[in-house]
Amino acid sequence: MTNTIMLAALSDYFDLNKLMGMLPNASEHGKEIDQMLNFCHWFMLILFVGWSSYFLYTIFRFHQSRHPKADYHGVRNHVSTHIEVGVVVVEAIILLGFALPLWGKRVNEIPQDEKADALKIRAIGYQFGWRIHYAGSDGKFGRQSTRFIKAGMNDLGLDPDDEAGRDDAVVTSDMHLVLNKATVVRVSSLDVIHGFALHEMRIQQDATPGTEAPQWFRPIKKGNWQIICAQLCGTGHSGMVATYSVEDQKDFDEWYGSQRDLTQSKLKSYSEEMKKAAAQNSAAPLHH
Ligand SMILES: [Cu+2]
Repeated sequence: MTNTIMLAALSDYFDLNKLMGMLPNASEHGKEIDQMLNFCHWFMLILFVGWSSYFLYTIFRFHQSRHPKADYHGVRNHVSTHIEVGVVVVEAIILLGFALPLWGKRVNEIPQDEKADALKIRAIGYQFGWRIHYAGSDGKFGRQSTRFIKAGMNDLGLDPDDEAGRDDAVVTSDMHLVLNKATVVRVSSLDVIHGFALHEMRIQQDATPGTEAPQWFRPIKKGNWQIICAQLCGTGHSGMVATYSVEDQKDFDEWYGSQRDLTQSKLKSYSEEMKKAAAQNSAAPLHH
């Protein structure tokens, strides 16, 4: 806690993040991340100036005209060693004292309860976009299987017979969030490794096929921004544009209702098509 206060005092003094064009924060935990980053930026600036000055100093100090013959003993004091150790210590403090605990809060304190008042989302990367799967009001994602996948109708392979999927919605490259509501995103991928980054939410997670990486955050500002793919994932990477917005519960509910109905009607026609195909398949060989 004292660390946080110390950093707050330091970062309010002069904000290097802003100077370097970092996007404004719009999430509850973002301030802590920004303080840490600001501290890192200051530290790196000091290192940069320090090393550069030392480099210039040695160029002049040990120029050939002043030292025609090399000194085989070199430096005899231990100042450089002490500085090196100091740098390592500060870096260890940043990593172990700030970065890891902050990351831990995002991935260890996830509202797990199905009844928890949190928006539950899965973000699935593919070449080249994001499918966003909402669990709906029951907080449960519908069961999925690769055998149910059908492009355009059932992109995520939802089981049409699973009750848990009745209030789910699947949308493409457009994510809506609710203001001040805890949001849990489970990130994965259908093909290669993508990176799910919401800069304004100070959230970033690699999307790896075959795994689901959950994390949570709380949006505290309304707005319209971009979901960035943070891994070079193929030739269409730069075009992997997706948007997200934070809105009031009322606006969200309205939007969600229409998306859920669209998903469910697609799922219904998919289910009917499947049943028809199954009937034809089983009828053919049995026909007398
Ligand atoms: Cu990508």
